[in-house]
Amino acid sequence: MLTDISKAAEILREHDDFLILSHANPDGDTLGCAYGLCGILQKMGKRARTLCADEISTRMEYLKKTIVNQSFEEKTIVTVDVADVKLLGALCEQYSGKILLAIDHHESRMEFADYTVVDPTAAAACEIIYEIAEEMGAKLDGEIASCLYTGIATDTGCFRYTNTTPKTHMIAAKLMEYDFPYGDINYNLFDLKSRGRIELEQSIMNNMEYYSKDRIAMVCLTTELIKQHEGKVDIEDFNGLASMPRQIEGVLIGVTVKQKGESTFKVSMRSAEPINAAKICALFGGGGHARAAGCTIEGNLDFVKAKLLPVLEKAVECV
Ligand SMILES: [Mn+2]
Repeated sequence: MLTDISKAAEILREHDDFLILSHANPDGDTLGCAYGLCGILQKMGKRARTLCADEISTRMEYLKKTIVNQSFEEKTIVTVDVADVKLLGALCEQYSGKILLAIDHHESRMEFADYTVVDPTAAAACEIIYEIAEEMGAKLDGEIASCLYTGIATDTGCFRYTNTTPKTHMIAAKLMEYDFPYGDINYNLFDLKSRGRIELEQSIMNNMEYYSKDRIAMVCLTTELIKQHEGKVDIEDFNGLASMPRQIEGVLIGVTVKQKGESTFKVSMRSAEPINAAKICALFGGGGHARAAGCTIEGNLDFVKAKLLPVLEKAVECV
């Protein structure tokens, strides 16, 4: 059932032996929540540990400093930033039906815990963790603050996205009163790129194709192109590539076509107002949001381009 911050605080105060679960393919928010909450509970004298189905990126390793490893038999299971029990990935089967408390901020979500505290106006689930900590009168420190700050910075694109509210800034400001290197954290999260990533971006820009008086930019990440970067890039280096074509001034539709199989191509589309990328992708059986959408098209690359381009050209003509 749905509950509020004060009930969530009460549940955490009255229980012990916590296992805090993050969603699979973990991001800064789910990890910031897990390590931050774990640190808070340990500081309260409770036993707590975190668990995630997938490996944590080396860039987020610093979050682990917040907690000490404790072994005990888990009694209270809490999920953080998990909108659907399926998002626990490989841990889903083991913990489904056993979760006492879910703390989340996703607008569309499935209820799977005995108690759920959800605030869709929160930019990050870490904001909710902060409020629960405040309600519990918990003591924070620099390490815990760095976890919660990481989640908020991650989910707001470093306070740039429109989900950022006055409250987001207020919570971040309170966290910054603790001693932690937020400058370094932001550099690591938002500026730092591996050499492999830079080289991948370089070949993407070299392979960019322009159409409709440069208002459409399209790049094809073929298996062959990806192979050239093998061993120099990891999975993380492929994050956010789909936004590159639309970063070019004057481009109204940016398309990244990624080869998934011999004749399967995954299309990621970003569009400027008023072009609706979701509607365009729906024509090919895909979907998404108005400004960011995707679809999968079967066929060879020439076929995929021949399918897409007339629709894209028509869309930019109407602007
Ligand atoms: Mn989140």
